[in-house]
Amino acid sequence: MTWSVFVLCRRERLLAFLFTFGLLLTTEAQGPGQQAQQPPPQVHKRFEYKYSFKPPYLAQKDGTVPFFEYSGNAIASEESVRITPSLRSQKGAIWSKLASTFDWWEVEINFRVTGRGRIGADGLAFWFTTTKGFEGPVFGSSDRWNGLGIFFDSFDNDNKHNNPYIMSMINDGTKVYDHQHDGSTQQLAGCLRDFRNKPFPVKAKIEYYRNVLTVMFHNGMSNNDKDFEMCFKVDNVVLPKTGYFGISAATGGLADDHDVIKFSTYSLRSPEMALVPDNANEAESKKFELEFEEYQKKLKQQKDDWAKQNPDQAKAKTDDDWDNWFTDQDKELQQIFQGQSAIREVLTELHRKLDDIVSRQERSFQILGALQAGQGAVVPQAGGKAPPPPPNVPVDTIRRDEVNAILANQREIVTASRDIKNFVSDIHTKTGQILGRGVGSAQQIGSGADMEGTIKDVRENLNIVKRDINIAIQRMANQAAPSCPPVPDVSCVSTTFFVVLLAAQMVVLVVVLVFRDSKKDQAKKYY
Ligand SMILES: [Ca+2]
Ligand SMILES: [Ca+2]
Repeated sequence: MTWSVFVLCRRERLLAFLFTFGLLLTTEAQGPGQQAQQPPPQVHKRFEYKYSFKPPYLAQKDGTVPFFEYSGNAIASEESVRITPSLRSQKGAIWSKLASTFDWWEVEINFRVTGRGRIGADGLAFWFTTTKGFEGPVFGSSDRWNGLGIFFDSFDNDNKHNNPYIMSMINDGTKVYDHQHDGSTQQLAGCLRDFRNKPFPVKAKIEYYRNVLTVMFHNGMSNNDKDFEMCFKVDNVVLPKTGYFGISAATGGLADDHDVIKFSTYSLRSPEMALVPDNANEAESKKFELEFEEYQKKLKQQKDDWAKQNPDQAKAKTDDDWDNWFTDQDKELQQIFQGQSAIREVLTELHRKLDDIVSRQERSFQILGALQAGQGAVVPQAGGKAPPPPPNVPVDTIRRDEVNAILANQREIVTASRDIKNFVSDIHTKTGQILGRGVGSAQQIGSGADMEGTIKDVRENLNIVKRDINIAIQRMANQAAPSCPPVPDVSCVSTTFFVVLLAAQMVVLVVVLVFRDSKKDQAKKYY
């Protein structure tokens, strides 16, 4: 039984492999363009610049961030907003000036939390609340908020060795955040992730769409946008219809730099909602968009002009920046790290492809199972899985006697092959011997055998001749003794004539033999 299963498995595997290989070839032939032909996203996503900030020119000359306001120890530069510097007991925050005007949204935050110590504090918070927070005890912002808070909590207050931690908490304005226990009993959902001191900025994607709150996290170990991981997803979440977006941070006895590099907000619309035009908003949006672009152009122009007028200073500035920030060792490490990241990306891609192959193989097994169950008509649905074979269907397996027959055949084939092998090796050995002895010696052997045969022939011939002579002599003697009847006058061969004839025959024979030998000697010279 085990045998038949084994044989069947092997046959199936081979078929599955061929099938999979075919499928793979088809996919590869279709190229990446085909992969891009995924179903269009159901969610319409629009960048909301009035709720976003990003470099370059994140802050204006006067230090303000367009459409945002910051307070406390926060400082904005062209490249990022430092919510808190790595000094003790700092608090800072940045809030959108306008309340949101869309039901569903997605916010992507790129930030860095960096500190010298193995442990840092306190952490960074993302807010979506009905009113803007003010300076307070919850990661730099006020308590009893109304809306959503997502905390990147660096410090382990409850000593459960579960920080840095990402947690979300919804408040209706009544709850007080339980700092001493890291809000463990108050959290909506969370995940254990390290976001401190990463080579690249860490990223968090917070999506609120149709009352589902999803937080994706990118650990900053690569610069690849594909490396987002699920932190949590919660259904039936009800947040305020409109609210302000904000980021705050705080330090305590221990202190980290909390830098936000990018804050991108997108409004999300369902396909039906996307069809409803909002003319007023569109017109206003376009106006602001144009203004913003013009402003950015003007700023860039000014900067370029300054760089042209003071080329040395501009160059020195960039060089200084680079040299100040990184030592040679750092740069080397960074290069190594980038190389490793590239390797990791390749490995991730390979892993993905392997997963793909495994899933295809599983699908192939299912199809084969269905086919073997006599459901030849089953064709896999495009993109879907083939239906699994119904239970209790007899499966066509190889019987024991068939297996025995196959085995016997195989044994015969093996024996025959062995014989052929022996034969071939025999020929090989002989050929080797012949080659070893050389062609001339082989000729000699042949020639010797020929000579022997010829001498034998000659001897036989001579014997015949001798016998004939004896017979003739006997006849002659017999004829001489009795009185012969009178012989008619017939001309008989005389004895002398006969002997001469015999001698002549011998001479001819010898001449022929000598001639043949001389021909052979001539032929030998050609080798
Ligand atoms: Ca904490
Ligand atoms: Ca903790």
